[in-house]
Amino acid sequence: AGGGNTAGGGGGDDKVITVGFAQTGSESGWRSANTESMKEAFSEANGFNLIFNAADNKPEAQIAAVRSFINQGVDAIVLAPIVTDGWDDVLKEAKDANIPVILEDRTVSAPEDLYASWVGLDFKKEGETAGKWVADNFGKTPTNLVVLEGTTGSSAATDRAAGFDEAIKGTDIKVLDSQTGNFTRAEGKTVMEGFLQKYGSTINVLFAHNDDMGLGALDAIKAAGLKPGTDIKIVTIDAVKDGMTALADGEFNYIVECNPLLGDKVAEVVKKVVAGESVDKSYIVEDQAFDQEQAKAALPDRKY
Ligand code: GYE
Repeated sequence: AGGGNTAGGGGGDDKVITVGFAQTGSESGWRSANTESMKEAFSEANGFNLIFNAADNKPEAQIAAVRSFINQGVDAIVLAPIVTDGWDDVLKEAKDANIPVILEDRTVSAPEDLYASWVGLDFKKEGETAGKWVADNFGKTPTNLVVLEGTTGSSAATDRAAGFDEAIKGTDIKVLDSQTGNFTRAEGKTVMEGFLQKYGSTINVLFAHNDDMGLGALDAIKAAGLKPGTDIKIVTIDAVKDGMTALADGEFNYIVECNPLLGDKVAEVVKKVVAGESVDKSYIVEDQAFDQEQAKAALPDRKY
């Protein structure tokens, strides 16, 4: 064994694996925690040379980043796809160049043989859990609900919406409005302002596809003279620290967790794929859910 391109220290002849990681951007607390987890797992100490790109949530920029990884001849590409559609061509190019692609977080609509594996979460189940909580608590009396959706065309938003809608079907809950806030605090706030102008205090419940949009909405609700968590009940997804703090403080009512700490699992899968070992087509990381009391108990040990 040997050759120049070896990992320093310890193992000896383990080749350094060059990985291009195409991240969505930096839209949320979840995303920051995910990026940190990935950078830690794909460290030099673990035998990786990581080329990191964040596409500012612009699908064309993300496709360009993946294409540039192909041109650089990386050993593997990890992709957190902003949207599901539009990947067929560039994934075929990666395949033709013999560069395996591993998806993390969100999924794509492209044929399965165009990527090696996916490490992610069950977004539909997250939506279902949120919807079930709303149905159980408000489903038997006429209730007006508004939705702040994640990025349009992302699997996280599409699947959460599907799961939620299924869970509230047949109840007395009426969806007054549903619009995208692109998973950000700023847009969550603006869209909620619009909802409040239109529907005022007739809004009973807000479902936000992530904590950050719910946190942005808090400002809009308070500015309208209403009390979040009381006048308007709020259910979100992610369970990042700021969200859990709002829940423990009584401003949110329920959070479905979405675990962002996927780095170690993705790194393990990449190593296997590069070594030619077989891997599963998907690895789903389990999530839990929290009410206000559970958030108070969980907060001190929360890592992100
Ligand atoms: O919920 C949101 C982030 O794709 C699961 O993207 C991820 C979502 C997460 O911006 O906060």
